[in-house]
Amino acid sequence: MTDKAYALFEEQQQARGMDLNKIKSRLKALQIETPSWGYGDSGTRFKVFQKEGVPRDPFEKLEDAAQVHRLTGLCPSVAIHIPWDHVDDYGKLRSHAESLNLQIGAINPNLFQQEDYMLGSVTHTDPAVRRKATAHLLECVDIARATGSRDISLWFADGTNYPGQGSIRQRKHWMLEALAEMYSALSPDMRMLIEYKAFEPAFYHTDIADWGMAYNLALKLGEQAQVLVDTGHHLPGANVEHIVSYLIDEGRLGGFHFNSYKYADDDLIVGAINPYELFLIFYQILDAAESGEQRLIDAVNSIAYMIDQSHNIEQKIPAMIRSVLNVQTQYAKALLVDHREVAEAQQRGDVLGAEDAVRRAFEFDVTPLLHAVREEQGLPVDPMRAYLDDSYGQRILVRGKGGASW
Ligand code: PSV
Ligand code: MN
Ligand code: MN
Repeated sequence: MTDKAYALFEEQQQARGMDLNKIKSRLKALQIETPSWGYGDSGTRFKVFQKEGVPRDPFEKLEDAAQVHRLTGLCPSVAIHIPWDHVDDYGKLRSHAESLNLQIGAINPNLFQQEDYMLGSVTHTDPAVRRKATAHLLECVDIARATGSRDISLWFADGTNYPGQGSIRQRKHWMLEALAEMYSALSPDMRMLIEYKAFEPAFYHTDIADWGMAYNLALKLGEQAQVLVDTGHHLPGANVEHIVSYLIDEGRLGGFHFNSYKYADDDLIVGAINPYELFLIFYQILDAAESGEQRLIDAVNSIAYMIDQSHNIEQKIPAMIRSVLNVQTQYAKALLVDHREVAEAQQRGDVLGAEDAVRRAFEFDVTPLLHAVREEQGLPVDPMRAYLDDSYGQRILVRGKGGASW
């Protein structure tokens, strides 16, 4: 059945001139980092529901992440969050990851959960609070060295709730000051990824509210500073794929935090709400990769794809499997765009032809392609089914309730 479906798919795509070997090798190279916090208990400000079998410590979070990688072949690294994932010996955490065929990925500092930070962390009016916050950023650089991580992802809850609450300009300067101190502590192969968010938890102004502010900081800091696009952090109606394309062209797209939202950032499963947006993001990335320009190819190759979700009511491991499979599916569809056909339509001013050439790729069923790729990689053709049929989900129930949480 699979063979027949793939034969038909192959025939259909070869007739369009698609190079299936190239498409397959790109699919096999896709890597998506999963976040340690997506395996623990997390939720909304209304309630954190406790699930049975949730990891009790960072070591067990890695063990769950290893299952996702084992079944999908897509997730060789795991982002950690400090101090949620604090351990006395980060070398030991790194070795544990390696023993599970994983690597520790991006380090995420936490500057939003202490009383001291109520009015800001690196932008607080009190120099002692700013120092404490900057010291934590420097600590995270040291942790990245110990874990062998290239990236440090920076998200700040800093902002204000009311007009006049803080000096927006002064806070802008303090933000740059802290980031500059951290930047100078980076090793040459490290990157700082600057995340932005339109609002929440601050509801009047956020110190890094959009990609332009993050980009401006990155430009001032240097080439190791890059912008992190969290797909859930935009105001409704934002054209995220435009932002993506712009940042790639500027050589400043460091990576993604993938998730979905319907009304505002809620860390829902990526691809669950607007798969076409995700497809169009990949279309822009692949358009740059296909340009033949080395600087764009390099920019695309250094993009870190990461999931950033807080599963609230879902079972954690299956939710993560669903998430990475959704990303893989939209990537596969975007690989079916015929860029030459689009370019020719653009050249002729054929608006409908160009739109059709892009959308048609989205409308193909890529299931036979993904099954064939997984078979070639020795992976289960249906990783979700394989997880549900496996005993791992049952075995971890001995951990009981009340595992690691926010
Ligand atoms: C808060 O919005 C947030 O979801 C940001 O996206 C961060 O990346 C994440 O938490 C982890 O700190
Ligand atoms: Mn994020
Ligand atoms: Mn977020």
